[in-house]
Amino acid sequence: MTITATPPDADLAQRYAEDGVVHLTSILDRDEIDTLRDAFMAQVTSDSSLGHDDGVPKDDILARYPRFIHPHRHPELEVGRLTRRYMLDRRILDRVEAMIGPVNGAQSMFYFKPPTARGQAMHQDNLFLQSHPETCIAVWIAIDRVDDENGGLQMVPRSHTFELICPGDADPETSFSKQAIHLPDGMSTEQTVMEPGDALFFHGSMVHGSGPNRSADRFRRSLIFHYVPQSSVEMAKFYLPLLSPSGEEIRVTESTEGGVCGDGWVPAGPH
Ligand SMILES: O=C(O)CCC(=O)C(=O)O
Repeated sequence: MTITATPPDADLAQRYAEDGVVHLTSILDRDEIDTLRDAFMAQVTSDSSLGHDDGVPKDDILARYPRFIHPHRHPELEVGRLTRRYMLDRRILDRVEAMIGPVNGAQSMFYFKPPTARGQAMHQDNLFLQSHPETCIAVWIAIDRVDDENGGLQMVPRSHTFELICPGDADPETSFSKQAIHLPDGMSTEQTVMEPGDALFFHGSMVHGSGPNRSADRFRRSLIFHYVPQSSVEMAKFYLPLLSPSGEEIRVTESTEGGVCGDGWVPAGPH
């Protein structure tokens, strides 16, 4: 399987059900992408305290450019207002709803991934979000051109049909995140290539991750949203409250952590 761009007139529900990942081009316009990029760069260079503490050493480039988690919860900041607006943007929600029906927003993230930064080891999102009984969906929007060299997303084709797998340790040379799914024999990853404004929509069981940014001078920035079906009644506490399409805060039952890794297992941070 090759993750090729999906034609705009494709049956999104069918494509998503079959492949678990849908690549749509030009979801956002270039001027919107420029605005997002400039706002997040201004924020991280003036004050990076919105960044998540992934426990990287002080001299790691990711200490200067930490990933932002839940920026939509910061209406006092330009990046917060922009993120919330796009999280509820109809161009995105309409596509998500065409694939899985009505949803609520669960998470926003912005990754800077400057040159030399490590990637994020292979994982499945719903191990962390714990959305039940229906899984989550990710919308991963490229802010820069992304490919193999600057650490674009890699996917295991059709792994959305897998059960959740309990991860082991990640390789700290290539991944800032500490846990990784070790791929069973015979399974390989596929590299995605995207232009600024393109989006990947993918299933909560899809095994995905990214390698280091090996480029000399190309950031690999991305704006990421996670949504959960309105029919899901349980969710990990970290993602509550959810955000409805009309902007209301929604609370569902907190999941009990552990899941496939057993009771007492706690994820080493958000995914
Ligand atoms: O952007 C990356 O490198 C990883 C992001 C990711 O795993 C996700 O959005 O779930």
